[in-house]
Amino acid sequence: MRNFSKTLFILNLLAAACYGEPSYHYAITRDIADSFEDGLKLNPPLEPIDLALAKQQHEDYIHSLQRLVGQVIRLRADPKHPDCNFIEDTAIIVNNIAIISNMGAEERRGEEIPLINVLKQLGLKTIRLQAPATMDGGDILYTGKHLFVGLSKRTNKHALNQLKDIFRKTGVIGIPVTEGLHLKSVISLFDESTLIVAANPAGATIQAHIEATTDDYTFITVPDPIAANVLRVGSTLLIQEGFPESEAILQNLCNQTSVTLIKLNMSELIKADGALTCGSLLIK
Ligand code: CIR
Repeated sequence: MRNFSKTLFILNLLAAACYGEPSYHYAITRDIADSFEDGLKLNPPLEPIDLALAKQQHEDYIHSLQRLVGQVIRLRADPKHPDCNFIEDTAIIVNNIAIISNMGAEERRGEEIPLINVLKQLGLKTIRLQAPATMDGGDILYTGKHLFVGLSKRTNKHALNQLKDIFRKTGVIGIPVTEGLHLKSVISLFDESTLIVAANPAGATIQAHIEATTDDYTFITVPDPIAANVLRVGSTLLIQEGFPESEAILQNLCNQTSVTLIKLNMSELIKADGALTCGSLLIK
């Protein structure tokens, strides 16, 4: 726990004890590159990306995390990697093991390099996935009990098999992702037994696959696909601003579970297929 304020650590432990939810010691983020507009996109945005606004929105996201985790570690942007702020895709963290991605999009490979040293310095064991495995962290949903692996255009069966070999005691389950970018584009974690899922065909197919495997989860459906990507940090839920129907459902869920809801406008990151989980790596 180097460079870590003792007071914040104690506050984190108190929060975890009060709410029974894990809080995080660290969040790792990466700044937005000046080349951000050149990043990969499933579809060209209707309106061009406003770079200054994208940077402000990412800044607001980081400020929220600074209030919720012990320490936010910010990595500098790399203009050669326009998507580098989407740091979630570069690795997954399961307990104290970091699996380093071999990202599905060739253009993004190399983004993981500055992260590896940081993870080692924090005391995590790092394991690199080996080609022909490809994986984006956005395809991996870890609930504590299961590691759901979205089989998408970015993440393949070799990655699934390597993850099964590494995490023999965890239920590692492959889930076909037939539409959209990543598994977590349409499903994310509210708590260890509650998943937020999009009310679209991709969300329904993924839910059906999970239900065919286990009855451990309750699903909360939201009408706006982008709103299905939420970020739970301790007793706080970060959600996308601007989707009132989905917000009402999530607010109701938060009210029932004493969770605080924070809304963030991520309009410019959405244009590059980003959401809320993709901007950070959280470490307990
Ligand atoms: C990409 O296509 O790779 C980026 N433009 C967006 C990545 C978003 N990542 C995520 O949601 N985990």
